[in-house]
Amino acid sequence: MHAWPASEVPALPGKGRDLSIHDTSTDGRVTLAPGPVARIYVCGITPYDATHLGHAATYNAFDLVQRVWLDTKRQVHYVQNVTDVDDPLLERATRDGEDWVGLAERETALFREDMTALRMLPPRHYIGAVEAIPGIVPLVERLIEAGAAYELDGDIYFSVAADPHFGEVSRLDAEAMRLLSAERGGDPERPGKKNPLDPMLWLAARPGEPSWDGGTLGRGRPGWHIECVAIALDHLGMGFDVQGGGSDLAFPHHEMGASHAQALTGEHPFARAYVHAGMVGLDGEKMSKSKGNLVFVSTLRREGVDPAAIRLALLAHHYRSDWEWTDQVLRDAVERLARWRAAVSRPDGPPAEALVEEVREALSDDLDAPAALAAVDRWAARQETAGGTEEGAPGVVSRTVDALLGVAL
Ligand code: 5CA
Ligand code: ZN
Repeated sequence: MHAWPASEVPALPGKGRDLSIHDTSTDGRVTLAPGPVARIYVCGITPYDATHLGHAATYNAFDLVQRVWLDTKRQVHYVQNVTDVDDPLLERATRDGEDWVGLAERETALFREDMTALRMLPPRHYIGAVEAIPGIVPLVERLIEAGAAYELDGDIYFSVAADPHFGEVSRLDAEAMRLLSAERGGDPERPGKKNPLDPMLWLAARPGEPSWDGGTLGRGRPGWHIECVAIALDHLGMGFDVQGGGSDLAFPHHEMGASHAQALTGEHPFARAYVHAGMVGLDGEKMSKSKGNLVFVSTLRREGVDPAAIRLALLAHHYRSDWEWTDQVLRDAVERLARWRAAVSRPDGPPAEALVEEVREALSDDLDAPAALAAVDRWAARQETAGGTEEGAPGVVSRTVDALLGVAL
């Protein structure tokens, strides 16, 4: 499917820095050293209740990854999926008496609009689960042939025992895995499975639900994890640089995805770093579709909030922390945006070269956006109190904020 248009990324003076980022699988830092082409897969939305501020915060984190790499003059191959068929989407369509295809299309269109307004750089490949089905079927067939998958009443399960590295992404103990599996789309209680954690690769057609021709698998639809694996392997191959998503995807989604891919290829790792963004909450609870405590980007836009202020509100929080959306967070961002815009609206100002380096340093240090904002705040404060004589400095600052933070002043 088509993605959304890219805003231009200005080139900056000096040299970009390599990204050091926290990797869930080692619970430590890795300094990524991609070649001329950096490769990243970010899990996309399941298209209903999009785009809430939790989604926006997670995509903001991975947009920064892209921007740091672009600043090092690398190309970025960025792939994102849309889970346009899955249980939660079908359940929502049924609840609302709506056609699931129409729901998915409308919500994906809204997501594109929100991403465009927020100046998130688009993926090169934006792929729906439905369009990936012809690529998924042969992978499941191969897993069966390799003894890494088995049938249970017509459904096909992946055997986690097939991957010697299973468990290394999330590093959770068996009990924690079991609880999370039940909470996040798995079925550990189903009798007859080899291991209660084994996830579904292919669901045999159920009455009243959409299904596709699965060749030797029979009619059905794909499981969730194999969807992302098929798309990532097709467009990026093994050993890509970053697998990204919110922290609720570490287990089971990214754990199972890595195991599927490793069992399929015999290679390790699937991704060099597994990067997870914290959860955004509202009124003390994680913002989630199931709880319904959502604030939408599109609602704020309709109310006249500048998308640049929304983006600054996201950037004010470190991507790994869990944080709460409040009216005050937005008010602070609106105020900061006004201050920055006033500061760059003069022909000269305090020297900008050091600021460019400070923003680069902050972002290369595990995407420390709050530190980057603080650096720009200091420059703007100097401009306000003492002014400066460097001609063109405000323009450099403006381009830095645009290129590295995605905020157009
Ligand atoms: N389609 C799958 C991924 S393949 C999915 O998880 N879709 S989603 O619509 O539920 O979430 C999309 C992304 O937003 C995921 O990376 C998820 O971790 C992230 N996300 C969901 N809720 C929040 C939240 N409250 N705060 C931060 N990120 C969130
Ligand atoms: Zn995914």
